[in-house]
Amino acid sequence: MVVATQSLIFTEKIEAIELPIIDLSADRSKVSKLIVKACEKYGFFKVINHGVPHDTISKLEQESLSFFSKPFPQKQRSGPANPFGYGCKTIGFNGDVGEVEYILLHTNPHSIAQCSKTLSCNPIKFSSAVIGYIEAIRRLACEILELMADGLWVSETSVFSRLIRDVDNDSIFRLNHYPPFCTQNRDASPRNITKIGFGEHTDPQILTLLRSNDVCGLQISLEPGVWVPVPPDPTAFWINVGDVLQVMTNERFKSVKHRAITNSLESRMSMAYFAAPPLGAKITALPETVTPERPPLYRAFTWAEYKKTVYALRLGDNRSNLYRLP
Ligand code: GA4
Repeated sequence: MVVATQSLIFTEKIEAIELPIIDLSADRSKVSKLIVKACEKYGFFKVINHGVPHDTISKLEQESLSFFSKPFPQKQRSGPANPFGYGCKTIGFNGDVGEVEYILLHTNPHSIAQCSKTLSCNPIKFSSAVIGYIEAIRRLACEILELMADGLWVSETSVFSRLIRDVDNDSIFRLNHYPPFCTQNRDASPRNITKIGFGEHTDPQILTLLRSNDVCGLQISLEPGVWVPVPPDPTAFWINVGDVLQVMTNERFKSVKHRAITNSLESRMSMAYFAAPPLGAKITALPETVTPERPPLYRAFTWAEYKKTVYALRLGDNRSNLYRLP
């Protein structure tokens, strides 16, 4: 399929695949097996019946909408994202750009309260919506990570979740807005034109929990040059394995490549929680994932070390390869 965009023309394949949907209210041992299977095959799955209250999500969605609806100069006063705050088009510090505007926050409540002062004229309302959402989503992340540990037959169920329960966890949170952009010809009937909103990458952390409005745009790649569209579902969360979990499972789980594309017709809004360990945490393969047939694939490193590498590289670069043992 040839996709023509205003700024670029690229040749690639779009493939429809049915991605795993996991009902968290089902039998625990069945759920943990299904999660492990999904992480091994795709590094990606959807959870339903997740227990995050609708009200917690809609309060934050409302705050997000009212922030992104502000005039640009006003939003700019909350930026640049260095790394936290408002960012527009610029992604990271090494020249990556996309058709996206966003708010990046550390999940530490003190940091949220500080940032909220410039993000909203009612900082208490804004920060309590963010903190309420983060508390609920962290609980969900811990539940999923514990199901993963059980499904992997790891002796300590909390081996992953304790990293993000730690008071010094380095988890971050992102609100994204992919605005629809105007087509040049006003008289032409509406056409859907795609552009890259957030380019191809893997997430560096342990796990990402993503919720979006009912507008499509997220795609995952399971093989080079082939993109699988992820159907939006505002009632669910899409979960993806990050680089740290790939390393800790000695590559039993895959850190999935993904990207977001925009369209000219509808505005896409998403909220992503990136569950990360404390900076000093040592990242290494769990003994249960190392066998004589499958020796450790990566050398041990700290999250601080890995993060430094992440920020020194471009969005689409493969960073975990730099830690691969010969
Ligand atoms: C991808 C996942 C998260 O959105 C993020 C991104 C971060 C940023 O936007 O500042 C990075 C990107 C992400 C990976 C490579 C570096 C860092 C932009 C970039 C070019 C917040 C993260 O942790 O890593």
